[in-house]
Amino acid sequence: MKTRLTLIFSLFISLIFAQDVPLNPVPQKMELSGFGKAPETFKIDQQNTDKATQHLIASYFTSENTNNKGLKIKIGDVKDKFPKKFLKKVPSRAESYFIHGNDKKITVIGRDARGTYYGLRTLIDLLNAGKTPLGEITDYPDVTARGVVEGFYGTPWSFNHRMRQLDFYGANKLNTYIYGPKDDPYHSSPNWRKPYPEEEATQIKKLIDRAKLNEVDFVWAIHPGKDIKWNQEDRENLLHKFELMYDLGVRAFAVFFDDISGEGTDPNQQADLLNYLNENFVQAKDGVKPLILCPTEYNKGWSDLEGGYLKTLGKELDESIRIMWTGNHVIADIDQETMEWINEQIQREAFIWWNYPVSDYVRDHVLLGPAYGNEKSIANKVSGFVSNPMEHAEASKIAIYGVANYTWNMENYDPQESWQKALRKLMPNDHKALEIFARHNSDLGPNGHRYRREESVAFAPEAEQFLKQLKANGKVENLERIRDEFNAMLEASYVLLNSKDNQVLNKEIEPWVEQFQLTAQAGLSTLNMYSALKENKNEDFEQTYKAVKAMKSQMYKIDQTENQNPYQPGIKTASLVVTPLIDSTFVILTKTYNKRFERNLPLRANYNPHQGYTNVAQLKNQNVRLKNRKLALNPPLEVIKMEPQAYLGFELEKSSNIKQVLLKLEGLEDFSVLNLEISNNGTDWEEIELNKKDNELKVAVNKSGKFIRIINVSNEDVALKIKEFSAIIK
Ligand code: 14T
Repeated sequence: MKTRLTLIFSLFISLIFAQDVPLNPVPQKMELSGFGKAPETFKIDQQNTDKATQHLIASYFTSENTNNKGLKIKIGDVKDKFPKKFLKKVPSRAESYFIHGNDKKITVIGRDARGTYYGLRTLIDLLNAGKTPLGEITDYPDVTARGVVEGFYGTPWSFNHRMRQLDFYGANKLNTYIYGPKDDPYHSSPNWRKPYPEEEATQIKKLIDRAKLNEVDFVWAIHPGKDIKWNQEDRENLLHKFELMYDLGVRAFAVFFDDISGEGTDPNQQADLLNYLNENFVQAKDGVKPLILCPTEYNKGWSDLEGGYLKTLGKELDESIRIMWTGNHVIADIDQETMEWINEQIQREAFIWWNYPVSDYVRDHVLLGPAYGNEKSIANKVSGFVSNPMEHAEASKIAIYGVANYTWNMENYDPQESWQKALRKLMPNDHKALEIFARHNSDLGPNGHRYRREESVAFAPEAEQFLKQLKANGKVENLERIRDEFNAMLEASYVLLNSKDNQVLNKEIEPWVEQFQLTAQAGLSTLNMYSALKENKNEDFEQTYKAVKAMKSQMYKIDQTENQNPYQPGIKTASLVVTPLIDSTFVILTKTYNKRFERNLPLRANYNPHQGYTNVAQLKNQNVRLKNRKLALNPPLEVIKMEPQAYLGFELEKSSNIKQVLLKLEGLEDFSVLNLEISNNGTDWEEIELNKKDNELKVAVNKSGKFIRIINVSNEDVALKIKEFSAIIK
């Protein structure tokens, strides 16, 4: 009876503690009677440990806080001398550890070197919070390979950012960093064959060293598929490049075949090559980890079962080789069914490439919400789980922190709680301001992949009620709650802009915070419009109306000058709930005012009345943007497959003068398969003469039309990449 009670009691305690203890990831099992107060000095008894652990010990336990009378801490792994009863409790899984503590002595035992390191991490996190463990902590990761794949398009992370990331991974028990930035020329075609220039090589070496100190596998990825020749020469080119990277210290490799077309996509050739590398490199050299392959068909939506691509890989690839998978779509959350389907195809456990919080297809947004959506039951169905982040490295840590927690201890993962802890970690003093900002900056807006996130969750019902009542009878009951949120946003923006907590983060999010500040102000002023209207203060109403317009125009200016990438230029914030609320409120109030006082104030500041026009399913949700007179398709990253008679282009608000069309295409050898056409009704089309030689076309049109399109007039499928498709209209 007594033991039962103690058990229940200690379980109870461990549940409470899971929340207050500053540990990330949350340990699997904590059976503690409580915490002691961390003493001032320690006495370290270091057994068999590796360099990373020694480094961590030395960085925490200095001559300042160690002496012979201090609290004893004994650290080592299962090969060292420890009491049998403790050794028995170290889980027999890779990277696990066991901690026993009382007021006399703390023991940390790792299953292996990494386990020891993680045990020490846990202990130091507790000591940093002024606590010692009284009782036992038994811990191990659920997923073998956990971490990040730097695999996005856009500006690769800087050296300093990468160094910070690696430290962050070590601190959060992530063990994998896959280096594969799409825009590193020595990672992809045609330069993958060449060695890194000296300066880059030196930096990579430093990164590898830093990864080792954090118990992180630095996985170097190559992306040779765009121009690889399936011959001995290119095999040797690859081997040679691997050798060079090995000499820099790389001990884990990946080969990416994503985002390519043509010869490179052949699964038999891909498998042959990887098997060759496995045999002649991985097996032949010391200490190299299993190869990782990113397949061409890396998600279910793109997999052509009849073509047999995945089955071939599954059958041909050596069983040690891991295969990456993004899920049912390019951007997808992972569930049990996803895993069962793919694992069956490839006859092994897929290595998940989670495309979140990557924002390379919604670059005008920052994604700062919790990492949620993946099922908690997939732990033993994956061989790895890595997150593809944003080009904003520091801001990505919010999601990465969640991934660290999720992959370590899935059953106990609480996205919301983990998110809160991440915000505190990133901004210890100003986390509240960061939270207010982040809770309104998590959705992606409409996008080609149709991946969306929750945003402004607690505020959304208030916003809905407000609008409903405003529309119905103009009497709103929750005005104050709406105002409170706008005020909170406004204050948060000031706190953030002046915060000294994390300058690196500040630099990344600053334009978004500025936009957020204006949004909050515009929100408050629209509420002032409401009050003025209610009290029949016409002059006040018009003055406030003007102010909102001015704020909107300032926001427009930020949108047109900051973050001007060619894909989704600009700065969007609070785009799911708050901004639509403000815009609708502004329109409703102005309409009512106009009607009541026979005025004619314009309803909207700026909006794009034109649309995309296509019968290609892949592009149905692709946005178009208008800047000055130029209407442009936001170029998709992927290769577009156009069947015969497939078309894409624009539908203008009304027939207008089309001055010129600009087309930059890639991957098209023969331009005669395409026609450029315009139409006033969408039925009768007029062909516009093309200069069909170049990959870049500037066509003077000077005709009136409502529709503009390019259409595949051949009998074959056409695969191409759109770099730019735009029209100048009058
Ligand atoms: F290899 C992959 F698993 C993968 O996801 N590749 C890319 C990745 O680099 C990118 O960051 C991510 C988000 O945009 O999606 C993949 O990029 C694409 C997406 C496409 F729809 C590449 C080609 C596409 F057609």
